[in-house]
Amino acid sequence: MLAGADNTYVVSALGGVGTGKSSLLNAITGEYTFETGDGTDVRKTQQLVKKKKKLNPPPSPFFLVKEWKFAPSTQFCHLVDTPGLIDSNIEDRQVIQEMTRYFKSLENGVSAFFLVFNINDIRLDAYTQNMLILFHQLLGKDFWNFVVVVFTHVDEDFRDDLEDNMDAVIASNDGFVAEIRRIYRLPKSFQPSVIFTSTQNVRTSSYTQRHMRELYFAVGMCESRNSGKRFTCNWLRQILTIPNEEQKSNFIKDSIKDAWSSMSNACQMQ
Ligand SMILES: Nc1nc2c(ncn2[C@@H]2O[C@H](COP(=O)(O)OP(=O)(O)OP(=O)(O)O)[C@@H](O)[C@H]2O)c(=O)[nH]1
Ligand SMILES: [Mg+2]
Repeated sequence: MLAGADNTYVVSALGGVGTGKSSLLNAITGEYTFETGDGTDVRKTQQLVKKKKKLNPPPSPFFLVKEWKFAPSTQFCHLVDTPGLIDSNIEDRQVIQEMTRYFKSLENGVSAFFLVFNINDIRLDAYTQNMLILFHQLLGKDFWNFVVVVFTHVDEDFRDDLEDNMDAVIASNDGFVAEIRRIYRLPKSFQPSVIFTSTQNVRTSSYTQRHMRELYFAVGMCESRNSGKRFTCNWLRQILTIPNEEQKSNFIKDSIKDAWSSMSNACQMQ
């Protein structure tokens, strides 16, 4: 099965460190496909985690074509995992190398981006906003048309509180999604699918399996909203035209650095 063949979805998980991106993609395949963290506060211990990764490079690549286990019919999916972004420490070699690998795998365009958040931390704090600005700057406004918002950690014992949290996310005036629309000046039509799920006990939980199917339909909705066109942008096309690996890596590094610095200039001006 070729990645990007017409009937293969291409999805990528983006988000902060330790929000559950890899676990989410594993939940889709129903098996351990991508390396996941150990559950410690990864934001605080990210340096340690990265050192560990350097010593023990992850066995699996960051992109794979796998069956979408909980789709209603047999459907293949090109899954692209990404390293969680941290802050302007982005120059870190390892992250850039992983980013390069990631962007190189986007040759066929993307059906949908899963923007992954932990339900226990749904504030659009400066860190989250900066991360989203970075995607916005590098990938362009069109990126938002391909977004599916996913909240993880909605485990069984959390579900009694879910209704309040859902309100905080989808409230039409000041909810999480409305705030994104306001901050990034997106049109009213920006109404991404929002999925609340857990990535635990996927094999045994019909709740989680139902959400893996919802996620699948959300990707289908992204494709139809964009008339079957997949996401690509000038920046990605530029990367693909650079023949030399080192130049490619430098180009990515420089553009990410530029995006971060123009962002911090903008923040200082406020
Ligand atoms: N209880 C619970 N734990 C979760 C859930 N999703 C992820 N986790 C845990 O959160 C930790 C981080 O998950 P990962 O999937 O590695 O997160 P990530 O976003 O890929 O992290 P980085 O790649 O380091 O940015 C792991 O210990 C997971 O088991 C969830 O829905 N519920
Ligand atoms: Mg991960």
